Formats: sequence, C-alpha cells, structure tokens
Amino acid sequence: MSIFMQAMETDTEKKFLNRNLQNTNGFQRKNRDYEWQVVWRNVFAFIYLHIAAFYGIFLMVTGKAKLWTALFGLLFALLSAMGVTAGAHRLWAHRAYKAKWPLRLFLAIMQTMAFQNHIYEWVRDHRVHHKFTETDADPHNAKRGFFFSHIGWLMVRKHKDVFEKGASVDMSDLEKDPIVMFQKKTYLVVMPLLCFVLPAYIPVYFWGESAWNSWYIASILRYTISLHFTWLVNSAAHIWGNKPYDKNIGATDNKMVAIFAVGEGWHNYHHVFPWDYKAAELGNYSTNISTALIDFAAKYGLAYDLKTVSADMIRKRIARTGDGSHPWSKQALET
Ligand code: ST9
Ligand code: ZN
Ligand code: ZN
Repeated sequence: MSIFMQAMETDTEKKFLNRNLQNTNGFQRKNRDYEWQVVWRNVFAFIYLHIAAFYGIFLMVTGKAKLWTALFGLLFALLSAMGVTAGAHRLWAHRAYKAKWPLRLFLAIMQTMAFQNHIYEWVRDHRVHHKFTETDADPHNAKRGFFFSHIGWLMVRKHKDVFEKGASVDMSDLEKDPIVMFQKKTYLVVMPLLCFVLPAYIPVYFWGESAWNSWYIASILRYTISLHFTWLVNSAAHIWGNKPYDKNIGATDNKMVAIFAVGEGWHNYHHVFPWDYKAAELGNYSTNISTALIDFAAKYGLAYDLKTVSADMIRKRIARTGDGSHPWSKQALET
C-alpha cells in the first residue's frame, strides 16, 4: 500500500473491493477496470510540487538564493539517485550483484531520501513491469501513452491486472532482507525526514540560507526534477530511441535519458539482459555513474558477484533480433 493511499483506505474498504473483484465475472471486470479512478490527493500533491518547483527555479535564476543551496540540491539528488539505481533497481529488483550489509544500509538510506516509495513497493512494481511489459499488468504501461507512463500512473488506481498478475511475482528474497523490511516498517516516519526535512535543514544550518529558499530549492525542486528524470525511463525510454538488441520490444536505448537518469537509459539492453549490473552493454562511467559506484564498492569487497553478459551472447542477440543500429550489426550479420 502506497504512502498516499495508506492514509485513505481502511481495511474494510479494501476487503469490500477485493470481494467485489472476486464476485464479478471477467467481462464486467474488464470493462469496469478500464474506467480511470483518479486519486485526487495525488493529483493535488503533484500540482503543489510543480508550482513550488517553478518557484524554486525563480528563486535561483533571480539570485535570491545562495549558489551553495543549488549545488547541495544537486549532490543530494545524485546520492538519492544512487539509492534508486544501484539500490532499488540493480541490487534489489534484479539481483544483478550482491551487497554486504553496510552497502545495503547506505543504499536503503539513499533510496529513502529519493521518496519513490519504499524498496519493497518499488521492487514489486518494477518486477511486474519487467514480467508483463506494456500490457495492462504493467503498472506504467507505455501503451497507454507518454503521460500515463510518465506520471499519470501515480494519479489513478492501478489496473486490476496489476494486482492479479502481480501476485505471481516472488518477493520472498526481499522479505528475508531485514534492512528492506525495516525500511518498509518505518517509511512513513523516516522518509519525510530524509527526503524533505533534512535537505531543507542543512543549507539553513551550514551556510545560513533562508528556510524558504532551502525548502523550495533543496527539498521541492530537487525532488521534482529527480522524479521527472526517473520517470523518463518509463516514458521516453519506452517510446523514443534505438532498439539495437531487440526490435520486437517497446523499450529503447536513449542516450539523453541515460544521462539524466544516471545510467538507466540503455533500456532496450536492460529489458533484454536485466541481470547485467551495468544496466548497459558498456561500462562507460560518463553516462552511467551508478556502475562506477558499484565497481567502487566491489573494489572494497562491499559489492560482489557482479553479473554481466558475454560479448558473444550480446553479438548473437544483436544479429538475431537487433534493429541494425548497433555498430556490430553489419559485422555480426556478415559472420
Ligand atoms: C515513483 C516511482 O515515482 C518511480 C518508479 C520508476 C521506476 C523506473 C525504473 C527505471 C530504472 C530506475 C531509474 C532511476 C533513475 C533515477 C534518476 C534520478 C535523478 N504487484 O499501489 P496500491 C496490491 S513514486 C502485486 O496502493 P492502488 C498490493 O496488495 C513517487 N500487487 O494500488 C497493495 O497493497 P500492499 C512518489 C500489487 O490503490 C494493493 O494492491 N509516490 C502491486 O491502485 C494496493 O496497492 C507516490 O506518488 C503489484 N505491482 O493505488 C505514491 N501493486 O502495498 C503514489 C499493488 O499493502 N502511489 N498491489 O501490499 C499511489 O498513491 C498508489 O500506488 C496509486 C495506486 C494511487 C498509484
Ligand atoms: Zn529493471
Ligand atoms: Zn522498462
């Protein structure tokens, strides 16, 4: 249950909804579930975020805030992004490498700073996205358009296929991870402190920024931009770009998204080889600082069993299903 909905829905309401789903026949369910049920609380929250983020930009460009506040916002965004990419995504959702507890703790704290739901919920949605990509069971099904896959999916109730088919996804590995389960239990208290209060407090305390400047820039603007950069992976990288590895799937390789989403825009590759800890074919740090962090942690033994894909396997896949945009395509076809 998401943080916004948790406050809204009682157990009784939930049971009533479940019973209704079980009692209705498939055809009726299908029709009913296509009706969008807007969650106004989330809509208003996103409207506030965007108005306040624009005000944060105004404060920055008019020189009313200190430069350090903006730089701190950037650093905070990068750190929290690591919690999402190296943590929730590559470690917990895909098990692309293993991590000792200090690294898992660090990544869980960073992921909490990012407020993209707790790790358990994030991973469940993401595993469901991979298993049922671009179907009604995909929480951010890109076939429902850019707006839905970008932000709209967080403003409506999920399609019933997400619950029904999503139930088949195994989450037992996360249930065995005490750090993940502790974060889940304490999320409603710790997340607001780490995502909003802490970044608003630091600039005030350390370089005398005003509390409002700090709030609008380091908390709200930083958070809103991070969300959009993340959402581009679900929207843009399922719409625009090349398909060097598999032309038959919706996911694309998109360099702009890779830069904005710190290495997660090589999405055609990632959907074909989701177990690769680089989430990309190349270990190029400039468009993939998440890989740099994992490699750095591996050097000190904190990350281990890093999984990747052999060049031969990639080459064969390019030749078999690629769209011809990979430099190896021609060569692979000739041999
Ligand atoms: C956010 C997430 O932004 C972004 C994810 C992006 C992923 C991108 C991946 C790409 C790689 C990473 C790139 C990173 C780049 C970083 C760069 C940064 C610079 N399976 O959800 P509920 C069941 S979050 C199975 O409430 P509703 C389950 O029983 C933004 N079952 O559904 C659940 O109960 P519980 C901030 C599932 O009522 C129950 O249904 N957060 C599944 O339809 C109810 O679940 C928000 O805005 C499933 N997949 O509500 C929160 N899902 O949990 C917004 C559900 O108790 N969310 N169930 O087990 C909400 O308010 C609601 O979820 C809702 C749907 C209104 C959207
Ligand atoms: Zn993934
Ligand atoms: Zn995807």
